[in-house]
Amino acid sequence: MADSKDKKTALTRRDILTGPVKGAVLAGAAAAIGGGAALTPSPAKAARSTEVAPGELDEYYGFWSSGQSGELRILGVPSMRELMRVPVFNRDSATGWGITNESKKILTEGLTQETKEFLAKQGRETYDHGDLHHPHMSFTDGTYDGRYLFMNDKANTRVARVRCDVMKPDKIIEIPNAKDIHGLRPQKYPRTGYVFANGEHRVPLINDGTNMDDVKNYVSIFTAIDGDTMEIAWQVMVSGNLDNVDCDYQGRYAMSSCYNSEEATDLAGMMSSEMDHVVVFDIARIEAAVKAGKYEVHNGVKVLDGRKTSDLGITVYIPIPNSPHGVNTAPDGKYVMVNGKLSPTVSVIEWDKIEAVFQGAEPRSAVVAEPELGLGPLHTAFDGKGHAFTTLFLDSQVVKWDIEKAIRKYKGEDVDPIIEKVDVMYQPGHNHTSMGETKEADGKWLVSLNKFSKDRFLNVGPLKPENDQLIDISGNKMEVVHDGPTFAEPHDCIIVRRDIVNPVSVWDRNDPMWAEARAQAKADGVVLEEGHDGVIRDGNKVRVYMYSSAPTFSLSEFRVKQGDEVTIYITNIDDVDDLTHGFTLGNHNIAMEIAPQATASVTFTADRPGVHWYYCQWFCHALHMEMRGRMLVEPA
Ligand code: K7E
Ligand code: CUA
Repeated sequence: MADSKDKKTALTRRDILTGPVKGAVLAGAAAAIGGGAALTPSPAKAARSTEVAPGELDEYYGFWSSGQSGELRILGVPSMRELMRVPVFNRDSATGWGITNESKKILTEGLTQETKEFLAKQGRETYDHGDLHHPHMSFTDGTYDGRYLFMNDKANTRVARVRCDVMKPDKIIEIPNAKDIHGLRPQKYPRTGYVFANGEHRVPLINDGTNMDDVKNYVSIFTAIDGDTMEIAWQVMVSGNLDNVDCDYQGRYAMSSCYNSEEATDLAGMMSSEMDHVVVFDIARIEAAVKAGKYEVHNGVKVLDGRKTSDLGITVYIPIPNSPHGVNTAPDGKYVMVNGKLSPTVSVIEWDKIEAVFQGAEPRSAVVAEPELGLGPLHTAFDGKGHAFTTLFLDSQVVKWDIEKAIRKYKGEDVDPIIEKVDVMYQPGHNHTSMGETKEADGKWLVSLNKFSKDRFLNVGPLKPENDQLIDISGNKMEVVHDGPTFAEPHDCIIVRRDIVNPVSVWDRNDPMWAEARAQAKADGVVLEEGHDGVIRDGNKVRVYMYSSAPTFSLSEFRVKQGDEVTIYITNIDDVDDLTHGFTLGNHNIAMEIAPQATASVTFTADRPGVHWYYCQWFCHALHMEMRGRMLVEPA
């Protein structure tokens, strides 16, 4: 109650950054930076506009994760307009993701046998939710190639692939042996290739309840997935809890940060040591070990021993201060940044110094800088011009620093690598620059994904949105130019030049998404693409085929018997950009999207005698309200 009044009288950080004192504060900051920092007045006005006028298109696609919402989001950058939500691990009322047979197939077929049995006992076919942290695009030769997006589900240990041509998932796999997939990155070179996925939490490798107290022998599991087939290529057992991962531009290594090198199961134990580590995976050495048969098979997957105690020689461990978090390879291909989280430092590791470590050199010899940047460094992004931008969670700032200067300072020179700090509201986690995780980093925009918004927006109750801020990094000074409220909880995003992403507007009639529907229709003598319809009875199974063409369903009614297992197949024969229809069957828990030229199907038991209307729920035509029909269920 008192709070909003108080805010009017007290000077808040918000007042400082938006009010009349701003100029003075910024001028002071510029003076503090010194070294001829530009004295441009009113940088907010000077900054590049984020405004993209009505009808104009953004320069970049932004692919945002949504954390515990379980979906992928597509934004336009720099407008930060949300363009689409792509359900992945969640259920979706608008598109029928998790309701249609096509989506259920993708959501269920990649689950482990043990999970299928577990869920069946709960009366479920798949998990209902997910925790999507890290969306990343497939690479060819060190840059995005527009084929796929890959993403993790920490909550239920899954990895999904989204096709960029239609922006729908086509594969979702559960990772056996591992627990709770967190960090995920695709191989950058020569191509993706592998998708690397970190199993964060340590459990016994054979996790059957017989060895639960043997904490020392818990392992975390690093997984390499074949990005083309979405099959697991191999796994490596690791010491410590795997957190984030990135890889190099040479195709030789992947590197994961690990907290809890103590291998404790409680907070005090996890924090007891000053140093944790990163673990480096040598891809060629692992492939050679696989060839030589140096693995065990668990749940159908080849598992190699890459723990500290192993003599396989496929991993090295480099000590890093206190619970490192983000791992980010610089676009120059030379360095990788490991963000200290509980340490105020970022450790800069030179990829070229790692082979020596494999050959016995002191592991810390690969560390070439360790600048102290501020409190709570979590993730680092790049402009491709030798600068790095690190989020400081505790300081609520983004710090811009000079990579070469940090290296010179580490060698003993008296230079300050820090160029500038900018306040972000509040508590940033990931940040990301335009094309920043590719060799084509262009240094135009930086997004800071802030975990708290507090007073930045109209109050919507105790649960507040996050705040994604856009920062113009094209000039000498960083400038926050946009606040973007988002719902729970974008952990990470990528910003991709729009010429790389080329989705279709109308589906291909022969798309694999509904291959099963097509095969069933063919067996029933129905040619979906020719707009056939009809009702086929096959014992107590009834298959209803109809097509949609604005503003009608080809069947205005169909009749079934109570207890029938009914499958409805709808083909949208409209061939027009943006002419999506829907099918909602009242009081049956059924709704689905049918985009132009697509087929969608749903199966249910008709167990409610009487008249039930189905209708199109995607507004498609002046007669959209009239686009409906009756399902007549005869009592048994
Ligand atoms: Cu939130 Cu990438 Cu899951 Cu850091 S992680 S913040
Ligand atoms: Cu078809 Cu609304």
